[in-house]
Amino acid sequence: MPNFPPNFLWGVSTAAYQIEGAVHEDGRGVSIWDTFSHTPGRTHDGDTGDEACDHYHRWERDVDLIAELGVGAYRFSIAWPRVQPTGAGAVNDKGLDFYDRLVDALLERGIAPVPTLFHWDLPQALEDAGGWLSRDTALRFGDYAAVVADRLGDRVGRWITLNEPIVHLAEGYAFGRHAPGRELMMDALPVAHHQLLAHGLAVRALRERGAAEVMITNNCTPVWPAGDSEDDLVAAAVYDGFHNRLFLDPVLTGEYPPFASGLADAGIVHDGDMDLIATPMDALGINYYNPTRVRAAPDAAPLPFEIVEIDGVPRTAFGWPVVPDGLRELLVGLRDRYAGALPPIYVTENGCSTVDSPEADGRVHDVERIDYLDGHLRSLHEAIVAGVDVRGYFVWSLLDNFEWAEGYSQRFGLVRVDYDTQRRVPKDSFAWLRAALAEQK
Ligand code: IFM
Repeated sequence: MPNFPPNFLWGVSTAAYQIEGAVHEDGRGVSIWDTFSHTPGRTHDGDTGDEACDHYHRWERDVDLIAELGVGAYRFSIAWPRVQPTGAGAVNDKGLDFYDRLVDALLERGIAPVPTLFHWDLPQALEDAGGWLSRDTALRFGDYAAVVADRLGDRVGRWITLNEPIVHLAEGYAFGRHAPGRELMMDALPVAHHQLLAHGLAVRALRERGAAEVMITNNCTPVWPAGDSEDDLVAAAVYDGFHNRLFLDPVLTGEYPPFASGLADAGIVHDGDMDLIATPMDALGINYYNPTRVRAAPDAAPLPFEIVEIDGVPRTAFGWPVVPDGLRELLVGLRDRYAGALPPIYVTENGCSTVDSPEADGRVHDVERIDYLDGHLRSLHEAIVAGVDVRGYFVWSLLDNFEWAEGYSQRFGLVRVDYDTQRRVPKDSFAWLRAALAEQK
């Protein structure tokens, strides 16, 4: 692996509902993912996050694993329903205590905690009141951010407000494949504005409490037109607007991309909102998995674009195309598009699911993951050499975990989790990454 700049931050990422389990413990409220995963037919094999990796009880062992890996940072998410069971008002101290202990344990081992305040597990009570279609959810999020920062802000310097709001909007509110399972198609657009408003309010709350570095994490993809017809070029531009620009333009430029400008006419955007949303951030989190090839859809189709396969490249167990150079292309493209408005970048997620076949001794030779990480890190290094200001890289994920609608069928971890015994087995990719990091000068 090439040498990265001094002080480059290496980390691993997880999210609360995907690993914690203990959904009924210590006063945690119900989240939309509890409801969704317990609804028949919603997840692979009816899997739920009820137990997941049991991280709520095994967190010390998991922190030891992070230390053994030799990374300097751990990105985890805070479960809003643990902190405020109904998403508003009364604070559940026991929920905050959990993250308090986690932060202390990380710091004792020299690992910087990087909490994400929202990784899709909205309190069900807020969803019942309209969820992200309601402006009030954004205001509640600002309050919640303040509560968490009041408790952890003396030890946490780097914060992420939202994780992949485009995925939450698209999968949760437009197509219904994720919680809360709404199928509103383009009528889901107000969800974008309310998540962005929530981000702005959280940036302000965190800053007022002394946060050193605040960012949003967006899922981004290079968009490739399937052909060079005018229709395909337009379809690619529309998809780029939806997937990439909807959550980047407002935070970096204070404006929506053209296709979403109707939000203002619809009365969703209030005076002052765009200024709040565009409050300068200290950094930007980017999650990269693969590029997307797009062509024009037939006239009567519900959406103006269609996603088509990328041929001739390897695929992950999920079927996602493996295109390491897409990471360089994405980062250079963002730098060119946003120029002086782009803050330093952290790649806050990158990784792949593999079909793991443990040996008799439990060892997992996940060669595909090693190749994936090696290729993407080389590509990332090229982006840095090309002048993109990237400050860190986080692998998704530390542990195999609950992969949302796919349940436990997709394994993304550097560490295998045996869900029957909760035994953790570091895979070959864990040893590879540890050795590669040890060689960094
Ligand atoms: O597991 C997810 C994560 O929660 C958000 N980013 C993508 C990952 C893989 O699908």
